[in-house]
Amino acid sequence: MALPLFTTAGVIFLLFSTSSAQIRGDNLATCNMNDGFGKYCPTTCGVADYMFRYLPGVSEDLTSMQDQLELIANLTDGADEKITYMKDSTTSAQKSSQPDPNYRKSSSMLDDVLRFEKTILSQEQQMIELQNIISSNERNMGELKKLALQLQQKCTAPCRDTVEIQPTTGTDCQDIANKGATTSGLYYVKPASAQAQFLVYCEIDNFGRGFTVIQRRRDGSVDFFRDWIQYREGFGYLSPDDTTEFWLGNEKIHLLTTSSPIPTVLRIELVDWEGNKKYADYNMFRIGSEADMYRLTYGYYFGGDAGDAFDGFDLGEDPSDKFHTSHNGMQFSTHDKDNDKYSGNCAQQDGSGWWMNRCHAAHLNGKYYQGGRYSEKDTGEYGFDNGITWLTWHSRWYSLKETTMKIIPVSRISAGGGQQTGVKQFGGLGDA
Ligand SMILES: [Ca+2]
Repeated sequence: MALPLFTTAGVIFLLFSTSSAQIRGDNLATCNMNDGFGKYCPTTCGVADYMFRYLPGVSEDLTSMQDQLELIANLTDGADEKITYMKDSTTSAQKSSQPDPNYRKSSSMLDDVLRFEKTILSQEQQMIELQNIISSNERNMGELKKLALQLQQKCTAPCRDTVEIQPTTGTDCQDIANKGATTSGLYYVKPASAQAQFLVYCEIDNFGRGFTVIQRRRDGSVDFFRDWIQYREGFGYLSPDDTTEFWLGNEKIHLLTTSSPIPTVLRIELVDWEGNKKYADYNMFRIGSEADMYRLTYGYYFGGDAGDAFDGFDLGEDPSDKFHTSHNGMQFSTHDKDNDKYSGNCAQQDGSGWWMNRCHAAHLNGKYYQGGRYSEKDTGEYGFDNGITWLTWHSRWYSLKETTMKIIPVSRISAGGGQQTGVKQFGGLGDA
């Protein structure tokens, strides 16, 4: 019969659609925050989630349709047999010349025929209904496919700028530069104690120095008011041409600063809205483990012209200001994990994640303010200084335009000619 064949084809089509969706879903199920980070494609996991949400319902529909089809196929088989039997009986009755016993037989056969006709009609009705269900399912699948395609296109649109990842790998960017890499860009690094490699932006200068960049602010395009997990894993976008904002992630910073016997220098570079640039270096910079809430420690201020805001700042309001705004030894705080020294929640009030004390004299993950100057009125419900601040340079009501936090082994910070390289390095961003 043509009808069941067609419906079977429909089921095969649907099963195929489902299984191909499942394959795609399975691949994307391996999405994790590490993979998603820095690949321009943060919505990839979203597509998988979307497909997964719809799959159980569609699969259920298909199973029940298959059951019904099998039932009909069985009924149809039985009917075929009976019709054949009836045909044979009729033929033999027609052939027979003895009317009397066959009259009863044919009249009961007539009843049978009528009954079977009814059955066949009701079966046909059922099949039509099933066909309708199938075509409506096909339509739904079609729409789902279209939606999935749209989502995919949305996701791949930013991927069209192919992200160029450099082939050299190493324990950090200095290791990569030591291996001969001379281009700044995206590289995979794997610190000695790391389980897996991860992507970083390496700034490699003409002196063969390789800075591993851990934080970048430049235009306010990325929101830095994030929770503990996001600060742990990292957020924002890594770009091969250093055009995007990001936080590399506390776990990665921890691994990068604790895996080598050579102390690490943290270099902080700041740009204000007048185009002035300043920097600050901290030697023996380390970020502790998550068990210690990614505690910040450093040995000493290693120089720079931006001043030592990590050591706190005397706001002129209370002699204890400097002590309570210093950062050395502070644990990391986010709005959902308050590790600060304040009765309130610094990270919540100041809209960031940072090594909060009570609360800060340096606040590079703060809120981005176009133009720099802001006031209590601009800060929302709390009224505290929540901008991107470095109080030994600009006041707490002045939010910086650009920041960079990057690290390098201390053995290489001044390689190539002392202060000269510092100026030269900084000159890479413009005039110091
Ligand atoms: Ca607190």
